[in-house]
Amino acid sequence: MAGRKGLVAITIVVGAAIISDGRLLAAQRAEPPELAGGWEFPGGKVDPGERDEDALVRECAEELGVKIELGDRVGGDWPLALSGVLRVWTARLVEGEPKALEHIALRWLGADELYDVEWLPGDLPVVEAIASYLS
Ligand code: 9L3
Ligand code: MG
Repeated sequence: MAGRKGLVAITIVVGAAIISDGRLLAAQRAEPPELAGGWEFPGGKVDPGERDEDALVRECAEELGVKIELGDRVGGDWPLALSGVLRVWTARLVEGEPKALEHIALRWLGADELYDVEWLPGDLPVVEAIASYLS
């Protein structure tokens, strides 16, 4: 895991705030057991040498079967447990309808429904930052 002495690997995770018709796509995680059932911005780990933005487009294709186009970066590095950070972009669908290929369920949340799901602790503060994009 950690490499040479004194260096700590930071895991970069990217997430997409996919917005369509004024609603935000939330995805319910299927794994690992300690996160299963929690809701997140779809996305995942950036591969070594991969651009963050490319990783996010790739992850949404893999997880949701859609092509997305990224918009704004939302905030900076949002802390995740276990030495990780979450980087979030707004996104819009350019091809396909999201399917829960790797998640338990998907939900489109309107501005008044943003907190109707149990967001993962790391994602929750980002939701507040997204609210302004839905009005
Ligand atoms: N994670 C947290 N919030 C998110 C995403 C996409 C991921 N919005 C956390 C869950 C995992 C780790 O980051 O611990 C890696 O995510 P993935 O590659 O398993 O999706
Ligand atoms: Mg993922």
